[in-house]
Amino acid sequence: MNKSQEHISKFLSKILRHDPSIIGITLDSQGWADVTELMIGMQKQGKFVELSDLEIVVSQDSKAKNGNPGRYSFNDDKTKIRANQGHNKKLKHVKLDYTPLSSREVPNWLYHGTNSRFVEAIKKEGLVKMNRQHVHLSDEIETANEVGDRRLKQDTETHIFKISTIEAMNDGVVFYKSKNGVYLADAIPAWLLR
Ligand code: HQG
Repeated sequence: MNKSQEHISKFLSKILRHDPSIIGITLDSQGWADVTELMIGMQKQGKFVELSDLEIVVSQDSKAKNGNPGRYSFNDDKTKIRANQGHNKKLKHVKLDYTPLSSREVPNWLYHGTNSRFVEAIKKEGLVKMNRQHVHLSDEIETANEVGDRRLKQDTETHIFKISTIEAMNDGVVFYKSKNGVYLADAIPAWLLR
């Protein structure tokens, strides 16, 4: 992916997860944007984007691994595009139909990487969604570390919380998995965090 396409990917995250109105478009209830409308809207903001750029941004996304897609997906005929997860809670009408996972479909442990400066609050309140529609969790410590490292500042470190999914499901927590392999939940109560 070249620099310009990396820039397009960041812009797409803003549009498809947070605020499509910045380019004058709307998303449907499944988070889909019309590809033609999106390209015209981006063009109006001075970003000239071709379908081939979007194809590269979708297929070469850095979060695509283990055969899963990355941050974005097209529909079958590439007339629509959406973010696979990470939507802002302000996009109230957008609710991707994630299927609740059965106990056999969740790994035994899930991980959440955060910054040491949030640890005290999280130990009190549990993990909450903040600006997103879900709390994000990973089945790999390495990925949780990368997520936490985004928030590193001087004199802080990444902290990993570990969740036993059996304990959590017994407590009524419902887990979902996005198409790109991110585990999601509405909240994780403090007592379940290790
Ligand atoms: C923290 C990126 C205080 C939470 C990543 C996190 C991920 C609390 C921040 C995806 C809290 C929310 C999501 C509480 C949670 N008190 N702080 N009670 N509960 N927090 O960005 O998990 O690259 O919404 O620990 O890779 O960091 O954009 O969530 O630090 O997959 O595709 O509040 O975003 O993906 O931050 O990241 P976020 P996240 P992309």
